Amino acid sequence: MEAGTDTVLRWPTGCLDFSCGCLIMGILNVTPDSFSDGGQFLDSVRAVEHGLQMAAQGAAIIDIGGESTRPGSQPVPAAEQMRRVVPVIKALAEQVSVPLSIDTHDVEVARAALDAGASILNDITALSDERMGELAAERQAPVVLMHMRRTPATMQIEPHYDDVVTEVREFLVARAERARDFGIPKERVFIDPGIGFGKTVQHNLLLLKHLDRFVAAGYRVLVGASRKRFLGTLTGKRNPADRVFGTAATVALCVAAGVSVVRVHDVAEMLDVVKVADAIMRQS
Ligand code: HH2
Repeated sequence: MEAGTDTVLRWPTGCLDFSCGCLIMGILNVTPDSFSDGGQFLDSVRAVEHGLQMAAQGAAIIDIGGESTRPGSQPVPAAEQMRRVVPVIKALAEQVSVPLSIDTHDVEVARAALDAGASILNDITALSDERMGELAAERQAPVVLMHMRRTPATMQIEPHYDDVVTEVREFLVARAERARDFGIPKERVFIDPGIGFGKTVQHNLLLLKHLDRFVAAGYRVLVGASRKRFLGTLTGKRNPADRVFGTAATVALCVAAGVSVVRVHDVAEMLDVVKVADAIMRQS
């Protein structure tokens, strides 16, 4: 199938219905140091409460991570990531029906998360570790393949591309084809240009302007621009929590371009943005 023609994505432990348009992935960072919500949900009780709240607000997926990958961040050992996320995933899996995704590039963490009740793999390194591809194929889990230049610690040191849109798109299509070689069907692959991961403000703007070229690649597209630094640069808002309207501009443009999922912190607000933008785009 071509992405977008089949409106329901099914896998053994879940499904996502795209017939109402773009879906919201709510961000749940169980970390002390995430750039926007660091420390707010490190306590597992508060993390579960926030996950429940996002599900009630209309998130179609909850993305749970135990490692900040903000620019300059250092890796968190797998054992510590698991200690943070596994209890939260277990509790949420019992209480919500929406699929849970695990935001990690560590295969050990990914496996523990799937065992705890997550069912989608969000890999910011786009299967750089082949074992992640094998795991996704074995568990029949959908995967998000994101573009990143180098590592979070070094990605913002003088990012350079000759043609950022073409290079990022070619990278993602190559990784999506690699996913198919592992036995992951095309409809279970999401590609993500990786806003803020080794990109200048202008690179981010070009990627967002040309999202239609990613959609045209034939895979579902996921975009995570929520509250990111380039929005602060453009608006003068230093505090990430003040970048909600800037985020809204990106979400509306994602909908217009045919993006399937937006990864956001502000679920209720962005759901309104999606509903209005989708309604406009449905007019003939
Ligand atoms: N962005 C972040 C983390 N994971 N995954 C995907 N697929 N796409 C993204 O754009 C993306 C991601 C970074 O944002 P956040 O989780 O809010 O912050 P931190 O890395 O500091 O925890």
